[in-house]
Amino acid sequence: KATAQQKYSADWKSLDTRPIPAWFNDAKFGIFIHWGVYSVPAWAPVGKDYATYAKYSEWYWNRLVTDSSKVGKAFRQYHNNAYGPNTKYQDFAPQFKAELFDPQQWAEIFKNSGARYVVLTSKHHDGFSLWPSDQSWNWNSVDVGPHRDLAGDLTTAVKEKGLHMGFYFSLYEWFNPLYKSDVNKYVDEHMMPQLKDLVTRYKPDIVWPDGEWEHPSATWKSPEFLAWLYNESPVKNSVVVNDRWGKETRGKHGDYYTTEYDIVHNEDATKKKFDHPWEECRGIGGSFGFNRNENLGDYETSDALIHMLIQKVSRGGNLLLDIGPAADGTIPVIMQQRLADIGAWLNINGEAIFSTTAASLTASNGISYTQKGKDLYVFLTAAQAQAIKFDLPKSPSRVSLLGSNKKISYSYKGGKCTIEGLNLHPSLPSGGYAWVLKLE
Ligand code: FUL
Repeated sequence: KATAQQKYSADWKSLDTRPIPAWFNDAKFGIFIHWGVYSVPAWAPVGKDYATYAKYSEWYWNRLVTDSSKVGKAFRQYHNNAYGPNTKYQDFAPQFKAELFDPQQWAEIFKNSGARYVVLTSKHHDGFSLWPSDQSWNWNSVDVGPHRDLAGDLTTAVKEKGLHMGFYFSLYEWFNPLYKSDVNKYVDEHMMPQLKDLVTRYKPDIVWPDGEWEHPSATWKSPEFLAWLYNESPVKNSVVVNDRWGKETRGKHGDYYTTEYDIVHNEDATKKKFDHPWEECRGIGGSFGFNRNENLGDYETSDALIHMLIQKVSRGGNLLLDIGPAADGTIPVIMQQRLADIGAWLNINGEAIFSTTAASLTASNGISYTQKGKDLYVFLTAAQAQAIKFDLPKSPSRVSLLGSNKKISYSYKGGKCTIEGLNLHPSLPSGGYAWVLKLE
């Protein structure tokens, strides 16, 4: 029913006028979680011979049954060896037990990483929901496996820590018979009530749809859903959504745009300059779901991850860094360690990240910038012993190194600011990942 408060109509022209709630651009860093039945086999091929998408362990079921390429072959070979060809993907569900899942501990880890938001796979393309969804036909974490409302329990813990909670939600389901036979009926009777149920139950601040590419947004009724979400839902003032609402919407509609391992639809996204909020998502290694086939060399170092965060934020984006918990509910220790390192660095340097905007100065030679009001932050990703020099419209009145009271000598001449050899040392409190100069 129409009320005076309703501002948005169910079309992109109207929906695109909605200003994004400010918290999202300020938050900069979030934790993505891919967790589900695929966390049981937790396997995908690794290495340079495989393309980005081939290394996603959460695609296990699909690769097993529908992929005739070398990627599918690799999955099948692993599967037949480890479990035998008669084992079905569905047989893994009872082994997804989450017996060690401690939502408070997870939330603590996320909080200490410095992240400001969390996005959990409420339902991936396999259709298995992590909450007791009426539409899931018993293919959910309460009826099978953990016998627990994983989404609900995590939401409570994450919100208690003062972080924003969000949900990934796959619009399509690979093997749902209704999706295959009658997509309109699937949308009306299955997908839409399920998505609204998720929003009304847990009141997430992010709705992160995916699996949209087989149909236009009109088929998914995405505009109708968004009009409801923005006008009437319990999170209408705080919620933000991404751009994955139909095969024509990426990079065009939604509160923010997404890149994934630096690509958008096979295009190199690092070359793009977005004049719209955006977020890069990726795993610490090459997969979103846990991949037991990965080794230390397949994981990014803390250095590389912190540099990545700096790069995205200096270009006006957010980083949604993914972890893949194990089927037993533990977060692999190497992932915990990476998050702890990022948190330690943000503890000192967070003022140069949170609530900043991209500076107009262009990054070069390992130096990048953000700004906040009149202050400029200069990021150095290598221990610069030499003096550094960059264009600056006017002389700063003070230059300091975050986390230290080291005196910084600088000069300003002919539109260029020179900072003397810094002798940055890894023993400085910033830990050696990256140093930040603040120019006031
Ligand atoms: C992709 C999905 O197909 C992947 O499995 C993953 O969830 C990623 C974030 O989005 O499009």
